[in-house]
Amino acid sequence: MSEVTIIGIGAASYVRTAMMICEEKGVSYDFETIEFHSPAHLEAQPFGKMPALRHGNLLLHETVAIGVYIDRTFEGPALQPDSALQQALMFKWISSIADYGYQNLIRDLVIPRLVGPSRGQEPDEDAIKASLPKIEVFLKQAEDTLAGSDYLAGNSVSLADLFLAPIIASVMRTPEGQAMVPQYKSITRWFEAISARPSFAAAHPPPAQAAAE
Ligand SMILES: N[C@@H](CCC(=O)N[C@@H](CS)C(=O)NCC(=O)O)C(=O)O
Repeated sequence: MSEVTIIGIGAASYVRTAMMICEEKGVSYDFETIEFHSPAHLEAQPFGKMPALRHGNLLLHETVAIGVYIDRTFEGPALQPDSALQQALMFKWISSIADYGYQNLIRDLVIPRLVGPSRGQEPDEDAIKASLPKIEVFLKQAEDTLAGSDYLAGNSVSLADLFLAPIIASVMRTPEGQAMVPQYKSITRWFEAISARPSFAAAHPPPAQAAAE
């Protein structure tokens, strides 16, 4: 029997983050697919998002909360730095990803470019074009950080890297991402390193469930 259950609909970015967190910690997990916005979904995640985590009687949502909980509850390599500065950098990056990166890279680019068309929706080319400068701002910030350290919060993998890796992987599936990301040498070096980790391979490609970003 697995130690925890990750609840979601498909292999969306934050679901992959939760999977990578479990993989990095060596925590066994099941993936439970639920019907979107069903009572079971809203019980696990009242805001109708994914993922949620079940551990015994605990149901927990918010990917950062899931990450901190798994990191502190289970044995395995620490995914949060010790120093106050690096801890602050880790949360700075998680917050930046949640508030700006996910919106600009996934909602404004990956979903209209890849997910919408897979459901028969035409992409709004003007809206995609308008999103590119904001994406550049985000990538420039990541590039500056990664020019000074191997990972986002120092020289070891932290939760922040596990948030960003699935997002960059999805962006790299768009023509815009393929044109932009390689221009950032430090992001490229970081992505080569993080995508070579077994945790990344385990979370990508997606499980059999319908893909969603
Ligand atoms: N604050 C939530 C956000 C979760 C979230 O936005 N998940 C996306 C998938 S990566 C989702 O559920 N998308 C479906 C939707 O917005 O309808 C967390 O950190 O877990």
